Parts: sequence; structure tokens; C-alpha cells
Amino acid sequence: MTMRFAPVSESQITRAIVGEFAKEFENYAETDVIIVGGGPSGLVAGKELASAGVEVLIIERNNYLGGGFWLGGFLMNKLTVRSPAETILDELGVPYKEYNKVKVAGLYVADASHACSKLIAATCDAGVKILNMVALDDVVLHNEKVSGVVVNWSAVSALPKEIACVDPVSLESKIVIDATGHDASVVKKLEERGLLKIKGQGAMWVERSENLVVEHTSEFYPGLIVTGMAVSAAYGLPRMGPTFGAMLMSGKKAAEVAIEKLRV
Ligand code: 48F
Repeated sequence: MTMRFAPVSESQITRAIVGEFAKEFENYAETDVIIVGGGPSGLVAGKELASAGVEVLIIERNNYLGGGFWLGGFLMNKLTVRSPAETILDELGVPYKEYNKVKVAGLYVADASHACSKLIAATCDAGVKILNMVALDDVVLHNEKVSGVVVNWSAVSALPKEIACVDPVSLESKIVIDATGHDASVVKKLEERGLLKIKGQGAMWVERSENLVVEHTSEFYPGLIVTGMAVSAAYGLPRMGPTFGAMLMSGKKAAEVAIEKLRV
């Protein structure tokens, strides 16, 4: 039997894309939580929040989600987590091995592609909406509280001003989460205005860093929660290198902090 696709024209396809995008963009111009950055910490935070019924929008400057979670380190796609973060791999249905049980306990290795794609799928399944190729330009500040973000297409900042003089647009939310990794881009917007001072990331010390990142995942400025490596940059904590347990656990904690704030 010959297969025949539905008779749909070019303009109908264009309308389907534009219509659905515009509807969603309009709905999410004001939302509960905006997460800037779709790496492991932002994705876990989004998944947890959406699963609890919170409206969440992730802003991601790349055309793909996952951030540093696609690779385990040094361009090698095996990633590690330390106990107890393997419980999140269990929740996501990601297979993993315990590494060299005899010498070290509680170190697990998984395929990065498998882990990252499962996390992205779980985040989308939970109902999180995503804006790709959109970068943070600034924050919305109302009465000394972060109340949203100012964004533009990622390409705009890469073009010379004489070609791309494009004003950004603003999106309002009750809470913003900075999940932009080492850059801590949202926090830095507040620092640029002299509203706070960040310490910048400390040197490598895996033993301490993962616990500290989760401990310090919190509201860093009214309306702004930090998660993942942005916590490290904001509080001057040691870096941890290629192990991801703290990113996943910090995402969970950021969601808990946000839910608590939304209740008030
Ligand atoms: O860097 P990233 O993976 O952050 P994370 O969730 O995890 C860090 C680990 O991957 C690794 C590590 C610990 O094991 O050291 O680095 O803290 O993901 C950050 C995401 O934010 C996006 C960026 O493209 C990436 O996907 N991002 C960064 N700045 C902006 C942004 C911005 N200004 N606007 C929009 N997205």
C-alpha cells in the first residue's frame, strides 16, 4: 500500500507554528515561575514544580536543553553522581552502574545521553513550557523584588548593533530561578546595579562543594532563587567538576523553596 500524508499546504504549516507559539507566549507573559537556564538543575527544578501544579517557563539561550549534562566531563559522555543522587536517576528511569564498589562506595556512572534525554523528557512530560534561543537581557524589579525577566532572541546579542537594534520584551513571574550555571547571569544583573555582591566560584574541592551547593540553594535576593552552579558562583563555593548529584539535588531544593514562597 502507498503511504499518503495528509493534504496540508505550506501556509497552513506556517500558521500552525505561529498560532501555537503566539498563544503559548501570550499565556506565559505572566506566570508563576520563570527558570533561566535549562541545564540539569533548571530542568529538575522545573519538573518538580510543574509536577506540583505550578506554572513554569524555562528560558534557554541555546536551541537545545541539557546544558553541561550531555557530557560527563572532558568531552566524554559518561557522567557520575554520588550517593544519594542516584535516587533521582532511579526516578527518571536512567540505568547506571556502581563504580568500583570495593574501593569507593556511593559513586555511580551513567550514560550522559541517556540521563540527559530522560531528564528533558520528564521535564516536558510534567508540563514545563520552554523558550529556546531566548537569552536573559535583564530583570524586572518591582519594589526591590525580582518580578520577572527581560529577554531577547539569542541571535540579537551576537549581531552588530547597526544590523540588530531590537528592543527586548518582558515576562512577569512571582519567582525567578537562576539556573544559568557558572555564569550566574541573573544574579550578575543585580550585581551590575550594585544591589548585591557575588563572590565568584572557588577552586575545586568535590568533597565539600556538593553538600555546600545543596545547603546554599535558597532565595538569594527577594524573588530570586539560585540553583546549580549559579549557587557556587553567588556564594563563592568550591567547584565540583564533573559530578552531577548536587545539580540534581539542588534543582529539587530550589523547587521546594519556590513552592514554600508561593504558599505565602
Ligand atoms: O551550565 P549548566 O549545565 O548549569 P547547571 O544546571 O549544571 C552545571 C553542570 O552542567 C556542570 C558542573 C557541575 O557538574 O559544573 O557545569 O548549574 O546549564 C546552564 C544553562 O543555562 C543556559 C545555558 O545555555 C545552559 O543550558 N544559560 C546561561 N546563561 C543564559 C542561559 C542566559 N543569559 N539566558 C538564557 N540561558
